[in-house]
Amino acid sequence: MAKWQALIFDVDGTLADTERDGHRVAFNRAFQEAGLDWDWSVELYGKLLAVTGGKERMRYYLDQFRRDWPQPADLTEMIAQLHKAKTKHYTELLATGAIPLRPGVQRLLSEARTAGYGLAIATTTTPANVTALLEHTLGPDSIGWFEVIAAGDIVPAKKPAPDIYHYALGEMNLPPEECLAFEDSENGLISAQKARLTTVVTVNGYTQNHDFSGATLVLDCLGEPEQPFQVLAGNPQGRTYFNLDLCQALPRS
Ligand code: XBP
Ligand code: MG
Repeated sequence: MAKWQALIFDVDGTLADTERDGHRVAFNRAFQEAGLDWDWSVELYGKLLAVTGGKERMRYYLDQFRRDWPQPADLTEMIAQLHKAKTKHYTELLATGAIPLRPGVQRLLSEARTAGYGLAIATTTTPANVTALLEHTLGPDSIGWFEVIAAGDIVPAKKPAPDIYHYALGEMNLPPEECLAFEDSENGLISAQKARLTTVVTVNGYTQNHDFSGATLVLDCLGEPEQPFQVLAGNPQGRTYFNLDLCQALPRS
């Protein structure tokens, strides 16, 4: 009996390295289009990623870094409009193929599907961003590979709250102990752990120094047969890339 019934994937930073050259660029294009002097450098964006959710992140930016900027009475509406524009820019960026899947992601998804695992997504990002990423990297049919795409505002509290994972588990009607989560950030790991999920982390440029205590495995990426992963924490039990063999050998945390 397979130990895990389903694999639940975070999106940004996990399926693809979307933040620096994707979301950040889209935010800046939306700011410029709106005639704002807001410009999120690679370094500043790394600080802003402490807050999940693009709308919440813009508010955090104003509160923490732009106390000089006079906030209008209809700030909520303004942020909503900016976020809509940003999402348009982001999905257009994805359509150019600018953001590929990370190593091992397509292979693992395909192996899991063939082996009959359930697949799910649990992300803070906007649903349109998820479908655009899947469409432009795996083709339009790939959206149907996932039993549930739990994304964005569908839950009241974003990561590190566990809400989005609770929602995904509920939709699949599976207990957390039968599901394995894949994340890239400390906020994401905390969210999955609060939902009592065993979690594998693949770090990226923005998250490599985060605290991943309690993750079952911390890797630089899922790897490929000809592109071994680097193990930052945990026991890969002699494997050099993440496949279903290793998946089933992982201890439940
Ligand atoms: C990452 C996020 C998102 C994206 C931006 O989500 O926190 O907010 O940075 O997307 P995850 P939106 O790692 O959970 O996939 O602007 O649509 O929020
Ligand atoms: Mg992430």
